Amino acid sequence: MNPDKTTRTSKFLSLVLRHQPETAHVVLDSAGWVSVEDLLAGCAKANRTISRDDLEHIVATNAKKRFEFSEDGTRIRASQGHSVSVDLQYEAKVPPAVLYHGAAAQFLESIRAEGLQKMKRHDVHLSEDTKMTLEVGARRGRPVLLTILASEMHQAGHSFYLSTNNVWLVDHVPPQFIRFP
Ligand code: HQG
Repeated sequence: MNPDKTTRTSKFLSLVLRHQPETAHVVLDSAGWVSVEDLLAGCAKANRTISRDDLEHIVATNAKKRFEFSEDGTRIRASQGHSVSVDLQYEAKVPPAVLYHGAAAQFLESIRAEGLQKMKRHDVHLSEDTKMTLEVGARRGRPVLLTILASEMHQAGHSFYLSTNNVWLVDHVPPQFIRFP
């Protein structure tokens, strides 16, 4: 598969496995899984034919490891990033002392007032990787690195979950746990 097709197919899979499964005529189970066979058949029906080999290539090489196979390889899901209702069944975990969020400058006033909200997604996404975090912020404007006092927040009773692809997920970050540059 050429790199263009890999990117296009990966974006289509994000759409299907996170946001609009009906686009590929599939239904996700409560934990976000769909059978690989049904997914490939559904993609073909939607005129986006993908081979099993292509799918394996995308899962293995995707830079952010967005997708995962079940242990027996018969099912696939997105590891995080959903807007559809799913329970990914990650166990709550103790976070590191600080985590980061890449925001865009024009939203800082609102973030100072109400903290970080999950907006259209299931969770607020936090990371240990400052470089990647700044790239995320830069999608929407001038990127600003916010430091999240994760340990303090955890001690105050907030639950943290770590996705298979190393994204920390929380429900909300109140403003008192955010340090602005
Ligand atoms: C902002 C990428 C105003 C927040 C990345 C963000 C990530 C507020 C946007 C994943 C706000 C939501 C998620 C408030 C939060 N007022 N703006 N109170 N609270 N925001 O895309 O974290 O490529 O849902 O700063 O790697 O940007 O999709 O979240 O700008 O993991 O795999 O509201 O997307 O991964 O945007 O990015 P998003 P995000 P993928």
